[in-house]
Amino acid sequence: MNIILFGPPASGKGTQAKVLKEQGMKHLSTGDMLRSEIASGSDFGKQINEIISKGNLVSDDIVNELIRKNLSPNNNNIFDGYPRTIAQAESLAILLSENNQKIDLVINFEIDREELLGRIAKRFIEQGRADDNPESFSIRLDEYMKSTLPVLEYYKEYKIVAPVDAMMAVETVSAIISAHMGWIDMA
Ligand code: B4P
Repeated sequence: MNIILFGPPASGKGTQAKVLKEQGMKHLSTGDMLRSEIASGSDFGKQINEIISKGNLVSDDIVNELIRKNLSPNNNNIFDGYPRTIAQAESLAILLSENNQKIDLVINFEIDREELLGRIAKRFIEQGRADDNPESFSIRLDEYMKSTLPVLEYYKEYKIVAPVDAMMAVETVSAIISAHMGWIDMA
């Protein structure tokens, strides 16, 4: 099964992806891949850092290529933070079809802005991630509304979107995702 974890920044996608990874799925986080390029200190990483720390999206070509290089052929991918634009969603559909795969389920993390601001303020204090400062985070949320939310409409056409109340505790969110996956398995 291929799953997309979809939602605004800091809604908890990465947290849930780690739970699914422990169950044997392949975790594909474009955010983690980009941060690891930054950590390598390469010139490319420095260019990426300029974009991310301001809260902007990196180019579709860069993240599409990262996904192409890391996709598991075994139909067990968790896409975390990808696709974030319609162009990325279209690229992913082509890539999966070349591998005789498709997206089976899109989990939509529903959460309000106040909760996001609280989580990000906490993470900024704990981890000091440059893109978690209040100015960059506000740009990230605007970018989500403008470029990423239309991707949800794209997947709704395929009737594969399932909601989760991402305001609940981590374990509760995991249980709901697990139930959605069970229903897909039975279908
Ligand atoms: P990401 O790395 O994807 O964003 P994130 O903010 O880490 O979101 P996530 O939803 O995973 O939050 P988390 O679980 O950590 O992207 C970073 C940047 O990379 C983007 O802004 C962009 O510039 C670039 N980028 C990445 N992908 C791209 C793409 N496809 N195209 C273009 N650019 C791209 O949770 C947040 C916090 O909440 C944590 O501290 C966690 O402990 C806490 N939390 C989680 N679940 C909780 C719960 N249920 N209750 C309470 N707290 C919870």
